Amino acid sequence: ALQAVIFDLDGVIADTAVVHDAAWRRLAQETGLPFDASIGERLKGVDRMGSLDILLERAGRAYSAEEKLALGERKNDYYREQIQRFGPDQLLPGARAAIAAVRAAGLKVGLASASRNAPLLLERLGVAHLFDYIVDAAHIQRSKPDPEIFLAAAAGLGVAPAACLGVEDAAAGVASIHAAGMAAVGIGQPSALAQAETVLPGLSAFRIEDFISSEEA
Ligand code: B16
Ligand code: MG
Repeated sequence: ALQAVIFDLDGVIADTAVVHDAAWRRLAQETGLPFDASIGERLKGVDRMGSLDILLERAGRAYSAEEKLALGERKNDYYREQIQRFGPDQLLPGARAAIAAVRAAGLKVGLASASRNAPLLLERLGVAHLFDYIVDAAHIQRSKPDPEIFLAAAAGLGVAPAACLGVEDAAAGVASIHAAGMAAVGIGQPSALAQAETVLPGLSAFRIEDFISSEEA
């Protein structure tokens, strides 16, 4: 039986996928690295340095560890410039209601975000208090699609992975959810999220009743 729902943050709850994308685009432009929509899609859900490695795949030369660190910090500065100004208006449509409905159904609510900015962002959006457990991205060793982050969220909630539902906007995130032994709801374009059991255009279309089996009702 379903006992918990674990949400991704960027692109599911917060309208930040576009902000991350714009920050990477700016960095790519300034450093003369190629960037297109397919690279943008691959960066979704991948942690900062993992994203940079993807960006540098097409670089004409090798970058030192110091250079990489500086590039990652620069991208993060561009990103934080934007989210400093965020408030509840930057919640995606239906996000607050979906989280509230999960709580009202008596289920636990977790967050599995690869972002080190997640705690700041949740505060700004005014929803931090709605989560029973938030995975600290700084304590995760392996990036999505590795299952570590969703497994850590389930463990923190005290719920078996098989009793959790994961919600993600990134293909890497859906893969992480499946590797953790959970069912996945994809948020976005079906073409980019073909592996998810259910794909919804946004959380406005999320009905927790659809995921609670009828024998228990
Ligand atoms: P930061 P999520 C991910 O968050 C984003 O999708 C991804 O684009 C970003 O690179 C990653 O967080 C790391 O973010 O640089 O803020 O630590 O989708 O897992 O909530
Ligand atoms: Mg995401």
